[in-house]
Amino acid sequence: MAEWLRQPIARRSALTLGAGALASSPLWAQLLVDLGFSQGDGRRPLTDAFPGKRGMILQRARAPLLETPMAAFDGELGASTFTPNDRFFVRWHYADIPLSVDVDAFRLQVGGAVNRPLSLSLKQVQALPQVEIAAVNQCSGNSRGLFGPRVPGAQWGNGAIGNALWTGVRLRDLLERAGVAPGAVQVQFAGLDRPPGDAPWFAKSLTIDHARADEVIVAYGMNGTQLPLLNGFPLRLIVPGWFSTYWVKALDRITVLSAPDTGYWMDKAYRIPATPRASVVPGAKDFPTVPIGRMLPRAFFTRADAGGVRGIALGGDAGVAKVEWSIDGGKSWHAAQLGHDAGRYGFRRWAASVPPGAQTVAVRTTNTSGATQRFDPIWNPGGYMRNSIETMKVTQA
Ligand SMILES: Nc1nc2c(c(=O)[nH]1)N[C@H]1C(S)=C(S)[C@@H](COP(=O)(O)O)O[C@H]1N2
Ligand SMILES: [Mo]
Repeated sequence: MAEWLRQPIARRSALTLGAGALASSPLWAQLLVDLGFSQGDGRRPLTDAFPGKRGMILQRARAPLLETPMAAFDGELGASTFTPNDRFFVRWHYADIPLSVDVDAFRLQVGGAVNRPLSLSLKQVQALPQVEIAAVNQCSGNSRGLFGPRVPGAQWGNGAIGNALWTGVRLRDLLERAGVAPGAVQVQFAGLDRPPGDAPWFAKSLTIDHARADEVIVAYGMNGTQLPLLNGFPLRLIVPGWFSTYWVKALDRITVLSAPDTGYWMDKAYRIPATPRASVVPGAKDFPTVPIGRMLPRAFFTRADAGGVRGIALGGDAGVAKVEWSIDGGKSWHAAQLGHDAGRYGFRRWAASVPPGAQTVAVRTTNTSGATQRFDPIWNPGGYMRNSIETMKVTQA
């Protein structure tokens, strides 16, 4: 067991967030990144103003939306694929987020349709068998700013994503200890953040079968240390292969349901068209929807230089089978080199040397289930599930 896990999780001091914190960081407004949107202003300030974070793209201060610059993902083929905790993106829906957590008083409740409701201290959670998994956390709306026509919501570039090594316990082990009652259909998750007024709590649910899957864990560790407060300290749900709307942060309430969750965040929000590629004609409104779920394969550029192009790839809900590049608009494809495989749900590094000259390089991932990427973009009103092929203009000597 890693040394930090034998120690009790450290008590966290309060975070200072918002305008004051931003004002105290004089450089933040001067450093701009351009997310390169074809419509609208893609320029955003870089900020160091959030505790435990540095060099983040400021999308919104309250509730925090911090994007990771693509350069933070860059590295040699053999480099670690894990996104450092201090560069990991941040997304909260409600401004009332936990700014400190009393780790001695904290309890994880497991209740609802169970035989023995549990109220567990962090020590009791940590006493369960420990598991570890590399998995990509990606916002459903990652790349929303690239949608055309534009859609409302956070105008993310490609950096509402990150890969970490998560340490924790199987959700199944917690459910077994509580004893799931017959007739249970779903399991619902909620955390320490609170909505304003009468707004619904942020709660998300998985089917009982998914909740019992091997890879679904309640994590207390991220890249070998405790979770940053902004990424869900002290516990968060990890649902490998699925979009992070289900990865409930500051998780303190697990409720086994005997009827499907009809709450706002399952029934109204985070739904995608029940169509191929979750795509509809721009402007369409009346179409059947389903809750968003599994992720799709993607490849991103992190750098182009005299040595060629390189980047990161993910398989979605399956491993990366191959990454290919094209300089003729997709008529011919060539295999990119792949880096180390840290697990099917993690990032995989890729690199390619392209011939000399000025050209547009396209790159695509195919996963082990055979799903791949296409050039034509999708559209849906939520701005979800973008995975069209990324391109980059390069001039090679
Ligand atoms: N408690 C809580 N968990 C949450 C959310 C939230 O608003 N509250 N947002 C979800 C969404 S939509 C995303 S994209 C991820 C972001 O995870 P991160 O901030 O660790 O990157 O958290 C998820 N878990
Ligand atoms: Mo999200």
